[in-house]
Amino acid sequence: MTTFRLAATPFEYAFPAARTALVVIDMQRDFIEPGGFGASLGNDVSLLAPAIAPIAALLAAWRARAWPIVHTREAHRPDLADCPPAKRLRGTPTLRIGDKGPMGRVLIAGEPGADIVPALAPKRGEIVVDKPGKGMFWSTGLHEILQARGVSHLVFTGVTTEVCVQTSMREANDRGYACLVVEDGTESYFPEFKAQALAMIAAQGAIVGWHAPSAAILAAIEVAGPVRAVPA
Ligand code: TIU
Repeated sequence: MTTFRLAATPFEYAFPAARTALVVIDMQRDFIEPGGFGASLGNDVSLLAPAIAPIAALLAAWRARAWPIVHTREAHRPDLADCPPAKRLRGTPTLRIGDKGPMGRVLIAGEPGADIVPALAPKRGEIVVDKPGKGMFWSTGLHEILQARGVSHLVFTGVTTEVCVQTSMREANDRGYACLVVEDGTESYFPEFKAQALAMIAAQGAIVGWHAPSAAILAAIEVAGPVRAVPA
């Protein structure tokens, strides 16, 4: 199996073709558009939009090669049975999880706000996981799905860097996946938190994982050979 190599922080990241999943965390209207959960917490949601184009480019590259793709959504059951009161009642948002807002009920599966933004909509055959927590493994069964497909490496994108992306990456690192986060494929409502999260992840000899720009990943794939779709 081909192994791809790229210059990353803090040192080279090598990943095997077909066993590396692209992970797109929570690129939902509720975080990226006005009127959703992110805005209800008092955030400037326009700060997240720059991640869309790099993620779209990586999705195209992964799709062209039929490599595994995971999309997550932070979304709860309509009856809120999977939303602990400690989460729902936290703070003083203008809208709480489950309340009706301009994009339907906030962070509820099936509502317009819980949808992934159209530019990054999942395609048939891609793994889509609704998660009740910030991390993608808690109460989702995703580890078993990835193990069944032989996935060993994860390339992370999505929002927000220091909340759901970092939590998911830490969970993944503890489960034995070699993880890289894409610098321009992730954003935060707090740019300084994004910078610090990236620094924390790569410190101490990649204690949680690596980070690199999307261009380095795309270049590594293209230098290694032409696009060749392989069976999933
Ligand atoms: N508030 C915030 O920064 N993030 C979240 O609540 N969820 C995700 O990061 N997806």
